[in-house]
Amino acid sequence: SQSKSVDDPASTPAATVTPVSKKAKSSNEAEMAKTYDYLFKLLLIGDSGVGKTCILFRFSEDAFNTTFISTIGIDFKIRTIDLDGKKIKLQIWDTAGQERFRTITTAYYRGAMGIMLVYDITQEKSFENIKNWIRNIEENAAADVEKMLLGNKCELNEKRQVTRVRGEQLAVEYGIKFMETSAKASINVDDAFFTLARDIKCKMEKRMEANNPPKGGHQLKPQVEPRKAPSWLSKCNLF
Ligand SMILES: Nc1nc2c(ncn2[C@@H]2O[C@H](COP(=O)(O)OP(=O)(O)OP(=O)(O)O)[C@@H](O)[C@H]2O)c(=O)[nH]1
Ligand SMILES: [Mg+2]
Repeated sequence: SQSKSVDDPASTPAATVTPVSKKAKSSNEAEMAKTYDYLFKLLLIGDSGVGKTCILFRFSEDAFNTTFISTIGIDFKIRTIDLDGKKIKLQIWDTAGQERFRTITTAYYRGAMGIMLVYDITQEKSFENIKNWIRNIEENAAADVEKMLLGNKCELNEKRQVTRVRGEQLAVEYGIKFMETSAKASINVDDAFFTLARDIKCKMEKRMEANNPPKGGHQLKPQVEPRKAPSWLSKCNLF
């Protein structure tokens, strides 16, 4: 289920629907036979050591590793999920938390449709830094990017430095969703990604509806010819 390739962040569109074409230009045969309806690009950010890579490893392989191998630059994994009868391919970018990779990782914000902000409930500092990660998002990501706050390592209750309530309050302050997770004990990891994906899908479908209002019986006749659907829409295999 894993596929890896180099992706140029500059070529990834801002948080928009990624058109899925059956004739997509791709050298990869598997890519040509599209097995999904939507492609969502997600991003994991947060201090080094909070468990971003482990969360993604749990989500993509349902496994866990206790050795800490700090991410160098950026990496990604793929998992396709089913949401209300639609196949959603999640391309999840895992960023390095270390400061020295900030230039590289920041380049990936722009293409993200959803961002997971992760802290470690046993590290107060990683929680305090969430406000700085939020600022990074505000400065570099699309204005309408979906965000979610995760307090990871929640099975380590005896080492806890950040109460669940503080996590909840911070999320309310930013108007985003919050969950405590454990990559190790496999708590809420699937739930978190499914929630973020569902929020993106809902927002996207609302936007598509607004662009294509259903034809009712009592609508006023348009004065001008209705605009043609954008080319990417006609290419989309949903229509
Ligand atoms: N107890 C516990 N340990 C965890 C959990 N998630 C991750 N860890 C451990 O925390 C350490 C750091 O995890 P990583 O996933 O590599 O952290 P990261 O956020 O990717 O760090 P960078 O790549 O440097 O940004 C590793 O030793 C993991 O085993 C968890 O849910 N519970
Ligand atoms: Mg990592």
